[in-house]
Amino acid sequence: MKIAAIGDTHLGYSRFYDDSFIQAKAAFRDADQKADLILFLGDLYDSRVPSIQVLGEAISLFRELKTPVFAIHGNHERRSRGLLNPVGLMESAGLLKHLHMNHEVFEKDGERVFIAGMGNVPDDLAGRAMEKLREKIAPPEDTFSILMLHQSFREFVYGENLPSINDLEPLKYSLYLNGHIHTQKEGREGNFLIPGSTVLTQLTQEETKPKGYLLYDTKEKTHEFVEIPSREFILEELEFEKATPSEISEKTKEMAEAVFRASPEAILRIKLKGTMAQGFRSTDLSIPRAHNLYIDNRMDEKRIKREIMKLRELRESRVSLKEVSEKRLRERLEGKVSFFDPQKLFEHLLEGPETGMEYLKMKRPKRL
Ligand SMILES: [Mn+2]
Repeated sequence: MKIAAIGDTHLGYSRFYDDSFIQAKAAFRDADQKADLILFLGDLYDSRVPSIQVLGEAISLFRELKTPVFAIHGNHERRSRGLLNPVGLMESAGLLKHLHMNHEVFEKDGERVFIAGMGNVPDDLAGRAMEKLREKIAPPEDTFSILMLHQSFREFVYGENLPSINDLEPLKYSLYLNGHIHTQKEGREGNFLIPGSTVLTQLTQEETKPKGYLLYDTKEKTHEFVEIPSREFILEELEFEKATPSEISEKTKEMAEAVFRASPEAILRIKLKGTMAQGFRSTDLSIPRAHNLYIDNRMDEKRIKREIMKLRELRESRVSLKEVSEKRLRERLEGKVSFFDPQKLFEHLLEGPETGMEYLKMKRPKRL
């Protein structure tokens, strides 16, 4: 059996609205031709409450498909308990099967595949949700089984207390398919697969790779990444030394023009690095604007970082200065006075000399 895994189409994504539809359609239509079953791994929509326009276009696409679709919702679609999310809405319309904490057996030409799903849950609840899933659904040992997820895992995403893909071991599925991560990845020796998103979202180095979906062969236990025609994304860097704002904007404009001449449809991000001429700051830059041009102003980053470090050190040294002064005052007064508490005097002095004097007057023995 051939199973397609598509994820993160983010229909209606405002930055690349048209691309979100064009590229999702390309993936679904291609999968419709090649697969017996389509599994959708969450974030079909970019919003938990998509507009009528976005819903309408998605519904038209799903109505075209001949291949059954099983889906989970992603973090972008998650709504409070008891509220219908847009993937659930698609199920209500009879366009797909929403498998959240649920399972289904799909059968074709005598071959059975067991499929379960867990829609996105917040990271801090992921471990508990997986435990619950394990108690609720047990994949049969004699059937090929797939679990659909839409979670962060520490092997791919930096974050504290994220689950590891090795935590999936006790769940005992033959294959894990995960959405949420927008670039194609795999782990657990090929039984944990991520197709990535079909639309550009993060503009990172990783996203310069082509977009697509996965086609899994349950007999061969192999998969291929099927590329879809997607908008080219180019990431460039310009480094300057003691440059003036006009030099920087001139060079940036030149580069953008050259790139767009060669690839008029591309999305271009230029990272600006280096130092600025004496007396100028990165905020003085006037950045050239163009459609599909994204400028990442990192000019003077080192100086800015240095200044932040200095401020931090200063703050820390202030704390230690306070500690040192307090200690010296205590040492100097030790055994010499008994009518006031040096620690308290110091704290009053910190508020100002008057407050310190007030404290002393109050504590002064009457006979003096
Ligand atoms: Mn996503």
